[in-house]
Amino acid sequence: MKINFLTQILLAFLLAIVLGMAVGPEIEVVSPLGDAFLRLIQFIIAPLILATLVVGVAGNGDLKKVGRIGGKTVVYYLATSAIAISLGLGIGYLFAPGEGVDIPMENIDESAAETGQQNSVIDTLLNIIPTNPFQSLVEGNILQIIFFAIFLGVGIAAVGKRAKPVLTFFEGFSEVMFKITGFVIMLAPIGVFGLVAPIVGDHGLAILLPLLKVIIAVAVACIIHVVITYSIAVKTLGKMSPITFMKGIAPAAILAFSSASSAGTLPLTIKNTTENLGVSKGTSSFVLPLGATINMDGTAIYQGVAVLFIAQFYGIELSVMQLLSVVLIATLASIGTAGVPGAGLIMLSLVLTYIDLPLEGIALIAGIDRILDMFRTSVNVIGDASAAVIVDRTEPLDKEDKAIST
Ligand code: DAS
Repeated sequence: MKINFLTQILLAFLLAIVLGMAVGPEIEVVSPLGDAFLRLIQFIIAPLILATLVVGVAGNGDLKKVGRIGGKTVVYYLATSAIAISLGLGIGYLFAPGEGVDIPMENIDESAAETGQQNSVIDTLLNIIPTNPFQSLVEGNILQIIFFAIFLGVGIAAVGKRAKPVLTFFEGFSEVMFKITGFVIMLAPIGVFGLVAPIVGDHGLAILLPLLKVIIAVAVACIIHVVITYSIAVKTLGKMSPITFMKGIAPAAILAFSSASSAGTLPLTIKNTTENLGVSKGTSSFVLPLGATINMDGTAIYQGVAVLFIAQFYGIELSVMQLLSVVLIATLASIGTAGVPGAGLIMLSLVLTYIDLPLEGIALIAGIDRILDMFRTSVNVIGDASAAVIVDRTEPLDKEDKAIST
């Protein structure tokens, strides 16, 4: 009996929770399964994005279209991030997770407060321009690879017929990378199991209970953002049924939840949006890698809840100006935050610094950050996919593109 891929991932996820709770920290022995899977994913990201994006841009030919897609993508990302951070602040006020909470000293991770400082937004934007594109590929610097691929695609389109062999090479390379991605993704259930079981085994109730209100507040805000904001967006702007959208992106959302890494989920996000949601490869290979790096609605929600949790814990009343600057800083800071585990915790240090809240507050919630990271990364990936659907469906269909009836 053939079990479909989504069912396989769900079964692996549930098995990981059951075994993680039954065995406890010793379940750590299966973590190499998850680490190996994430390394396989990282191995294909750079060539996959380069090949598909070059073909996407060169295949389109006109720079105007790339500019239009880029503009729509960035505007959508900034708008949904601002909604997300406001939602996080609203839920933080509603749930008041920082009031009257007592956290055992052993659950406070002092080292977390020394998190590395973020690049400024200007540095982040300058860092997008690669000084050596081959080094960007070697380092897997997604934003620089996107920059390189766009210019390469534009160059191929501008040269025209004489560059046809180059375009043909990248078209073949793109198909090869999609095929390899298919092979790697077949291992996702094993990867999900190896990623989730040790997390469940490590996070006993002693750590989770004192901060349960924070976890519930972040989870509720994430669910509201996915069910309301993205459903309305894909329905009204993408003319797609929200049910079709959620079912189509579910495997990537579960892998994002399991891996806590948008970048690590990227190949599956591209596969789900192109195969299940009819997004063209050109659009998905531009919008999704960009989103995996600069669009983090889940992280923005987390910033809102965490800022209020820390302010409440220390009995600090935030002014309206401070709240508005949280919205601005969290939205801009997400541009410079990489889609890897724990990125949101580092970004939180930037936000706390800007609004003069004690950095020690990070130590209070560092112990459950991995759990919160699962929720926020899942939202980050679903948000990226919603952008890909909307941007693609507001573009005239290319010859090889297909729209799915919904
Ligand atoms: N784990 C990050 C991601 O991959 C999100 C975060 O840390 O906030 O998107």
